[in-house]
Amino acid sequence: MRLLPGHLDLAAQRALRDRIHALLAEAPLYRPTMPGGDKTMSVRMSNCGPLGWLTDRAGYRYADRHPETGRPWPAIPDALIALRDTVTGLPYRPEACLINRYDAGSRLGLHVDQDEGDFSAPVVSVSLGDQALFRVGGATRKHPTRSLRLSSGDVVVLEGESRLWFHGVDRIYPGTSTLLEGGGRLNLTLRRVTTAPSG
Ligand code: MD3
Ligand code: FE
Repeated sequence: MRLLPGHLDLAAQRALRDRIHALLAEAPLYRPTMPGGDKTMSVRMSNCGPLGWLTDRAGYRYADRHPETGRPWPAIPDALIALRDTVTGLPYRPEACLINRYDAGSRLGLHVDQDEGDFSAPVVSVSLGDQALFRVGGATRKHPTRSLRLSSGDVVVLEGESRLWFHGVDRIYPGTSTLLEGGGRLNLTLRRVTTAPSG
């Protein structure tokens, strides 16, 4: 796992924030339901790209449409495609960008991202807005964990073994950024979903 602190400067963070806000007007944030349908998540979500990750009572999966509007997800902004190329050195396009929106009390339990068909492709994460206490462990739930604060503009690259490590977000630190109106945090994760073409 590679942490690139402050990879995006303030101008880049503002430009990306504005792109994401425009995109969320097309594909509104929704509150996902956990498999089984008994619980909802405290993180709201949306996606851009040909595919988007979602969860509802039927389970976790990738789908080509927004679960509430029924419309295809909007395109991934060029700046995010370029960022991914820069930080991974790999040319193939990400297929999904999951947008997580955290409010002051939101958290994300320890989990592994394993709904993709290709674990060899890195996942790239971009943080915007309030700081988050991020926790990362190892290949099993029992593995000791480390905690680190992610700040606005930080980029994390999950590659190699770390691609399948347990991770989650324990808490948000309200009032630590003025980037987002009303506070809170956005996290964007760029993902390859189907098998990457060789070369
Ligand atoms: C480590 N998002 O969307 S981003 C997720 O801050 C997710 O919203 C968190 O976990 C967030 O699935 C963490 C950093 C991250 C993303 C994917 C990973 C860390 C990861 C995949 C493997 C290991
Ligand atoms: Fe994850």
